[in-house]
Amino acid sequence: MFDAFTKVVSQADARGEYLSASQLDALQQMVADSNKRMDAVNRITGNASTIVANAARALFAEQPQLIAPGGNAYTSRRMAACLRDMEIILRYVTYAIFSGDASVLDDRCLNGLRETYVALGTPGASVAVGVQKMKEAALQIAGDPSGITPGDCSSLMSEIGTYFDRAAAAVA
Ligand code: PEB
Repeated sequence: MFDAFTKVVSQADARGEYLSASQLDALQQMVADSNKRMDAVNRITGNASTIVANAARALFAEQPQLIAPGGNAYTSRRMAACLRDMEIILRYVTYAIFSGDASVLDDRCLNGLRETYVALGTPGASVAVGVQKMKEAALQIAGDPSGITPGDCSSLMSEIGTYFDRAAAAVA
């Protein structure tokens, strides 16, 4: 598990080189923007259950076969497992945002997840749709300009988007 700092150290060490100027510049920029990152993590974390519940509702409205008898989210037990999975994925995405690196998400959540869903008969493509819906909601909440010091958050927002995309692509 890396963060943005240990990742560049590991890459430089693998080549036996000092940290490069461009690596230092990128990390310096990340430090300068760190309040934005913490605010985004804080907002997504604080709204996690709303993000999960709304994304799940939207998924089931689009794919009602999932909650019809025989569907993969039919019965309270499966519904609970589904909501829990979405919550786990969102939690690991918040860790990745905080770390500025996807490795925690990859190693502890996404590695083997597609195979798990295949084995369970859970439709991974539907999970991916749910993740995309969480992405939309999370970006809206994290990027809301009201009640916060205004600034340019575009690169952070696109970085956040990549973690959701990564999760969706891993199971689709
Ligand atoms: C992954 N999900 C399920 C299981 C596991 C995971 C390991 C099997 C064990 C169990 O049921 O608890 N667990 C989960 C995860 C991590 C982990 C992400 C990462 C660390 O440890 N069903 C749907 C939707 C979708 C869904 C498309 C969006 O119709 C999910 C939610 N996951 C779902 C369901 C089950 C499941 C299990 C319904 C139960 C399947 C079953 O028992 O038939």
